[in-house]
Amino acid sequence: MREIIDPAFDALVIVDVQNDFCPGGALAVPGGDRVVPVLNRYIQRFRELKAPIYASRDWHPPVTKHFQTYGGAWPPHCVEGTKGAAFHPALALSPEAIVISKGMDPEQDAYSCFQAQDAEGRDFAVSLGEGGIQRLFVGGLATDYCVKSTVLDALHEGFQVVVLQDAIGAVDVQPGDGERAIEEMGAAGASFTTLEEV
Ligand code: VGL
Repeated sequence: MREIIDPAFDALVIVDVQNDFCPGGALAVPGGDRVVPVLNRYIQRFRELKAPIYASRDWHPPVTKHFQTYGGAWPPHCVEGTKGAAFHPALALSPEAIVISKGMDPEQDAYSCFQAQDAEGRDFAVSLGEGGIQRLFVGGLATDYCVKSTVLDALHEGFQVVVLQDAIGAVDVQPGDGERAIEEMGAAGASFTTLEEV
């Protein structure tokens, strides 16, 4: 289905395209950097239309219950201020893009962008509300964690969601996790698109 982007209602949300989630990183999504050139095209498109662009980042303290050493599920990754936490160098974020950060609370995993704040400390949902945004186009990493959590929370909060099917990648801790996440997002009401359709 062809999606007409309306800058008054639509926003692009790029989830966690950070070095640690890309090949060579501490928690690499297999082929994760494959999403970068595709997302750059979406960025270009949203930019041309003057539609808002958000980019989230995992931004953990060195000690957090999110990491295996402290009882969590994951090796250390995206520690605030490190190279691993930086956006992939080829991600062509526009200067207007709004960076939102999550995972700073050492007690919380914070997979969802709805647990993120912008540089002024404003919650993502508040920022979207102030912008009058009603529909989110979501891509990035990882399909089975932060993308899925963000999409499910967005639907729960009453946003329409379009998942960028050609610009997501899964960790696949268990084979098929990514496919199951796609089914779950669809069952919850998300729709899916690719570059050719926007
Ligand atoms: C993520 C696993 C652990 C993600 C973050 O960004 O999807 N996955 N932390």
